[in-house]
Amino acid sequence: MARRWTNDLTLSDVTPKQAYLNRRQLIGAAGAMSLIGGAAAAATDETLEPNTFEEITSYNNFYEFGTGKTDPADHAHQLTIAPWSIRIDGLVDTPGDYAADDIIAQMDIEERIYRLRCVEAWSMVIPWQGFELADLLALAGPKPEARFVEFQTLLRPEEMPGQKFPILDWPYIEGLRIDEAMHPLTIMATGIYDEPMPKQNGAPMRLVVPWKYGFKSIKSIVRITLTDTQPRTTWNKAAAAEYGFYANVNPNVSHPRWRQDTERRVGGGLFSSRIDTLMFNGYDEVAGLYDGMDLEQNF
Ligand SMILES: Nc1nc2c(c(=O)[nH]1)N[C@H]1C(S)=C(S)[C@@H](COP(=O)(O)O)O[C@H]1N2
Ligand SMILES: [Mo]
Repeated sequence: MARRWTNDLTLSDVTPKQAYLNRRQLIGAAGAMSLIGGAAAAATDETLEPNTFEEITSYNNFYEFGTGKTDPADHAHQLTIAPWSIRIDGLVDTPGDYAADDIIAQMDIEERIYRLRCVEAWSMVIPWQGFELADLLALAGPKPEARFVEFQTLLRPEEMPGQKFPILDWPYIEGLRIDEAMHPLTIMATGIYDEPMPKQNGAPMRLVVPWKYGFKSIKSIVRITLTDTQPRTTWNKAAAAEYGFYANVNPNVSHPRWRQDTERRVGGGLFSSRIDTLMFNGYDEVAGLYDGMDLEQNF
């Protein structure tokens, strides 16, 4: 039962499967078509063209492996990901350790092509495989009092060299309001380009919340806790004035170091100029979650 959403594209909408390895060529072709087709076509092509597997797996943020963009690709091979389980606890009917393989076997794996907008003002388009977080939470049965969901990454300094340094308060923690967590755009991603999730991208399973800055999309999750209080999240603890709990992509709220009204699409090919950043990263269907909230105060 594959569900499709207006705002995401399947890979087959964008490109034939055999062309994965010919991305460069394809970008070239799209560029040429855009030159003929005019500005509208150029903007569309630029927005929808997925990044290459190489780009998605070689330019990463995963501070557990170091702060450089190539550190995750260089070091994440050290991480052992089997066996892997996720503890789901807190305000749920059936708390426990859920084996990653069992979870994946029970889920309806779909493809979602989403834009990923990092707070550092770069972006990519990534063809994820995954399932809706709501379906995983349903396995554990959230109690009516659950108002927030807290996520935790693995703590294992022997395999994650960045965790030997106090760069952040380890383990990495993120959180969502329960309605954000239940929204159909919110997924647990298990792969990219039909490959199992690369370690540098958060194997075996990571959150993807496409309307929020990338740091909300926590990698290599080992624990999910349903709570009635707003989680204390890692980046918010590190610098509350810079990284809010909500962290919705918002071109009207700038960051002290990065302007947020435009972004650089990684590997932009022929059209590598900055592109406009859209409210909610273009996922307008989530706007109703924030009715009545001042999103400049609650950044
Ligand atoms: N555990 C953990 N999750 C993390 C991060 C991290 O450092 N540690 N970085 C975040 C940031 S800042 C971004 S932009 C995205 C990057 O995801 P990608 O490397 O798969 O593109 O992962 C997010 N998830
Ligand atoms: Mo980020």
